[in-house]
Amino acid sequence: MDWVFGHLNTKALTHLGRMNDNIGLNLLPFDGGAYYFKNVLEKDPFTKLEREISWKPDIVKMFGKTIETKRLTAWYGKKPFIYTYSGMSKTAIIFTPFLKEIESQIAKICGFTFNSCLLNSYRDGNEGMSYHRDNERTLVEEYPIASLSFGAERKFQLKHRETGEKVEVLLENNSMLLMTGAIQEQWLHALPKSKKVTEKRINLTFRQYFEGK
Ligand SMILES: O=C(O)CCC(=O)C(=O)O
Repeated sequence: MDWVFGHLNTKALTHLGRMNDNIGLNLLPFDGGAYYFKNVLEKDPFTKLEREISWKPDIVKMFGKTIETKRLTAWYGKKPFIYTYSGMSKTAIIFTPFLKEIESQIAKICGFTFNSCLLNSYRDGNEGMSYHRDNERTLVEEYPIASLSFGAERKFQLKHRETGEKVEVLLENNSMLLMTGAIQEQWLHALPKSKKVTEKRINLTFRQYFEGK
């Protein structure tokens, strides 16, 4: 299922038309959607996010060992949702007014609201994320995920699980990649490391946590 087109409101279409040459272009050839938006927020949130967010290294289990990542991370939500990932669990910090404001701005653009946000902060290109899916059972299945980027430009790679087909997009400062439909089932995504990137980047992935019926 592709959630996007039926849901884009007039404001979103105006925004898309104004900000993007490739209006409504799906970067994926099949099995889900990846829609790229430029110039998403009116004001640069970088410094405020750096200061306000309760950043901590991620703790992940790998090959039976518990590892602390260099990348910093944070988990926020409208409620204290429990996020389980790589065998670890964390409880959401309640959305700050600033995160709520960002969420409502992107909801106006894409037509979807979000009740949670996983944040990542990468000091430079030595930090990245290997191929994975955001398919946790606690998320509403096939609900879009809005991934916002601030700071350094980074490449983002998608790889189809069956065909191995690859799609790459450059995530610019103040951009949003809206991932929709079957993407989390059929495609893996990664943020490759790069020696060329010397600046910091902050990433916000707004998600819809399953709250029950
Ligand atoms: O920083 C990024 O753009 C990647 C983030 C990501 O893959 C994730 O949070 O699942």
